Amino acid sequence: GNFQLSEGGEVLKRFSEVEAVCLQALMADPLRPFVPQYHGSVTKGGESYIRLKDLLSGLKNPVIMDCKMGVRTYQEEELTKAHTKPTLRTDMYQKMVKVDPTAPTVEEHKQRGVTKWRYLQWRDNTSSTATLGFRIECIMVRDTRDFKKMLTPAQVTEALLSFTKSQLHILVSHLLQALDEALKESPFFKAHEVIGSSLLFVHDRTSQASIWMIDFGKTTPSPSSVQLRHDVPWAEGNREDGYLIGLLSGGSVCGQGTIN
Ligand code: 4IP
Ligand code: MN
Repeated sequence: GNFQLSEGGEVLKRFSEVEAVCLQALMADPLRPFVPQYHGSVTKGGESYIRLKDLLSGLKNPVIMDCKMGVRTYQEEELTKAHTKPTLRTDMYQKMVKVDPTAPTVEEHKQRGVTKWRYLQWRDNTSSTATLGFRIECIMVRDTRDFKKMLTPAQVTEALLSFTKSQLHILVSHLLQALDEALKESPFFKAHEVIGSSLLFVHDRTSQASIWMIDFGKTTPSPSSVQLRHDVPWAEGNREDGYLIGLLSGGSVCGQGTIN
């Protein structure tokens, strides 16, 4: 789960050692321009937090989209655990039933629980994750403008364009291209299995748009014997995350298809 508070241009996020180690490494990687600035950690009221630059500070009416990347969102360890010492999660069973009462098997209904792996795999298979290599987690629009006072054609045109976002897909595809190039240069990306990480798209209805890589709580160094490609399907044991499959299909969904 995500627990965050915003404070003085910074976001405090619940501390995770795995994520902190990734952020530290990313600050010295070609991917750095695509990662929120990391300011180390801080303890407050007995809780530890990761300090990150607030990506939305200074933006009055931002539009934000969170895309979770990759063809799976669970770690291989989760699958191993489900086979060897399964822990049943009632909360995940309930989330599943709420979306589709027919999704759990007869046995899962009886137990009123599913393993975390089962739940996450079901989420991946019932969203575009497994097929396209990414899924939209959310789109948030903050709009504080006063529509009642929009009078001139220019104002109305601007509002309409901001609704259809017609010019922005071009910008986004340029950014995806730049990210794609940085990923190819990145020692971090070569050496890590990137699971459950998101791309955050942010724009402010102007020509300013940006893409950020966030959420590294399940991003771990790949075993030294394994060279990850990120653009091939996952099979148990190969550790592949399908990150580039998602980037490629996202790029073509954007209508440009310029990622290669
Ligand atoms: C959530 O399911 C997300 O998959 C979380 O991932 C995951 O956290 C949660 O597992 C799981 O319950 P829904 O989005 O369908 O509610 P994220 O934090 O990337 O959104 P982690 O990171 O732990 O896999 P639990 O075990 O935290 O409940
Ligand atoms: Mn996330």
